[in-house]
Amino acid sequence: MTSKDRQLAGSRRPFGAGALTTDQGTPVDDTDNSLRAGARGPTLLEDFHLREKLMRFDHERIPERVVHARGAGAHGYFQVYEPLDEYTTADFLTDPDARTPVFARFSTVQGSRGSSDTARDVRGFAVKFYTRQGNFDLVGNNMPVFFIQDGMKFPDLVHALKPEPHHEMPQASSAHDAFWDFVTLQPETMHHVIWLMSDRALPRSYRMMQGFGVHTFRLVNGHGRSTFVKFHWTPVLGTHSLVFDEAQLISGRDPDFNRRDLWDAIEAGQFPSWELGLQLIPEERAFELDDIDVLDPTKLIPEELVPVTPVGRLTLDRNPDNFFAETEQVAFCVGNVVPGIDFTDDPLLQARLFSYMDTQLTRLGGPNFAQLPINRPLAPVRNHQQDGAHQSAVPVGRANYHPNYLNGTPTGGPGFRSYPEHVEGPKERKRSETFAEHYWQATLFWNSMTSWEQEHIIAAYRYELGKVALPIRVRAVEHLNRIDYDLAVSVARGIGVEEPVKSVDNHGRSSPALSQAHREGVEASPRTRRIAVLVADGADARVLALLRDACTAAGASADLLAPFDGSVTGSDGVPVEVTRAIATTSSVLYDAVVVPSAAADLSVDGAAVHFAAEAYKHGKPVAAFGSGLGVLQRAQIPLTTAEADPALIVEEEFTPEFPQTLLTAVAAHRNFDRDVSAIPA
Ligand code: HDE
Repeated sequence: MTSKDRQLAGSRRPFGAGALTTDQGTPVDDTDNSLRAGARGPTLLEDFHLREKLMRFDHERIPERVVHARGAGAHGYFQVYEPLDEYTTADFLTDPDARTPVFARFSTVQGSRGSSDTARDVRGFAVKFYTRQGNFDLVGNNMPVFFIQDGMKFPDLVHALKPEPHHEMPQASSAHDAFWDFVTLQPETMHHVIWLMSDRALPRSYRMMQGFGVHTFRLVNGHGRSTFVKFHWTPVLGTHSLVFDEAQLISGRDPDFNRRDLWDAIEAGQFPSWELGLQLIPEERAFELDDIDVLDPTKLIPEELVPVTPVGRLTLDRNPDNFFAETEQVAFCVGNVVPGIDFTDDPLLQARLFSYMDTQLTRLGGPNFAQLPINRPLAPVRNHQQDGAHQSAVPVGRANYHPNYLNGTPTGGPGFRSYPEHVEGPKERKRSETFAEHYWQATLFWNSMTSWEQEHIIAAYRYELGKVALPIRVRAVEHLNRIDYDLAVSVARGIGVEEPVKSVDNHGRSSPALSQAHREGVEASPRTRRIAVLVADGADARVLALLRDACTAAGASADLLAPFDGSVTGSDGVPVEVTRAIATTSSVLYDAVVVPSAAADLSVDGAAVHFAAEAYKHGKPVAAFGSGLGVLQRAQIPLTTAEADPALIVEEEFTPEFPQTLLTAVAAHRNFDRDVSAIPA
């Protein structure tokens, strides 16, 4: 239990037994019938219980976040490995014994609160650290760059991305005219757009995505020396994605897919964890970085130029007690920093410093949002701010001003002091020339992808652009031609646009760390993966038990799915309980599928065959033995390719090695090198 948990405990009001009361604490004897003049007569205005109940209901909603409306949160803690005094005075980064409580919220950007988790979208990755020196909010995304360079363009970007204003469509999708119209007229977006078209926009799990602070921040040490810093979160379980077709199907099958996954993992004690890494750049080196301006948020700093130093670990170990009170009301403000962490002149960051505090006024209804339990710092709050809607503290004393001698004046101590950066310049609305190049890093990203990642990117561009007006498609292809000619040609072919003439040569540089196939330093593990076992009457219960035990021992889980819920009859005549009927679930909700041998022929069950075909199509491990092979054959899975496909496991019969071979394939996530174009799923 962290100190924040203890603080929150004071705000808990359990549901449960005991006398039902009004908000005033008055006991209520009947909450099912309103007060009427006669059983069939009119309802009386004097019914204070009815009025209060409806009034409270009528006002349950607050405005959803204007972006990042849909999310999931969790409590946890952060601990730094070694003191970072050399760089910062921030207490939580200098004391390895400090377990700093945190609340993290992950989100999609485009969709409304009720939309689906698996839309192609950027994901928010926001962490509030309740440090002993006040709250520090690291409000990042799962992609290291942003669409625009200046906060002035944010309303334009978001208007274009969100559903179009006349009919409020499409929901949770960038595949529409307005978005592509805007981005093709604003070339600085091109780098982030290619990330959005990549698998990064489809995380398999919030627990399996990276996070980035995006902007360059500043760390300041005890001697007042400043170091530029970029924040990175690296998931211990590796970075993994869905494929787009799967993500779209999940939107229907389980729109809460990512939220549920986070919740279930924490409930099961499989606490998600990320390593915090820093790219540290001495100020004097800032201009030696391949012409990258560290103040430009559309650029990343390749890890090959400045390595990411691991400095600490974040662990999420407790689900919220109440979604609204915590996940909905948490107010992240980019301006919440602590001594030792400071801002830079990145114009996007500067605009955010205003926006996050401002938006809470509308969303949370007034200036006292920092008093809400989830937002309250652990550090004592002492100042003369007062009044306003929803003041929930009772300030005591006469002197509500500074300085005073009546109550005693809060003293200025070794508190936050802005880094005394020297600035001068004419007032002007102007972009720096060092921000002018927009394609080089998009090319770098493209070059760093494996061939399957490139295929997914091409398919995503084709899908999105295939839904927009022809002149916008043409413009998009012109931009792609400046990123990579082959990319532009492949996309053009898919969307009925004339192939462009080559305009620039690809610079040929790459940054291996940008690929999700780059797994250096990440332990491949099947932990928390979900395996579907399709069972039928006559399955060998002993074999099923061996398989399930092996999965559980490896930290994965195996569900037994059958044509009907209840049980199947094992080969020994004893019923084997199934987890659920195939009809109530789908292959897209699992990481792998196994079809064991059984007396009953599952290959005549279309749902089972489709299940296997679809899993195979999505690159998942597919395994079968004995009569289970018949299901794979009916699914038109080319069994002869098994030798070259580590994720296609076919055996004549169950062997003791079978579970381990399966789990190794699950740990590797997918085999996206398969040719699945002919699979009818
Ligand atoms: Fe945000 N952003 N943003 N953003 N953002 C919000 O704040 C904004 C940007 C990010 O789980 C809003 O409380 C502006 C970059 C996350 O509660 C709002 C600009 C990055 C979240 C807002 C940006 C982000 C938000 C909406 C350009 C990645 C969800 C509700 C100048 C580094 C936080 C709210 C949560 C939320 C404004 C750009 C990440 C309106 C003006 C870049 C993760 O204040």
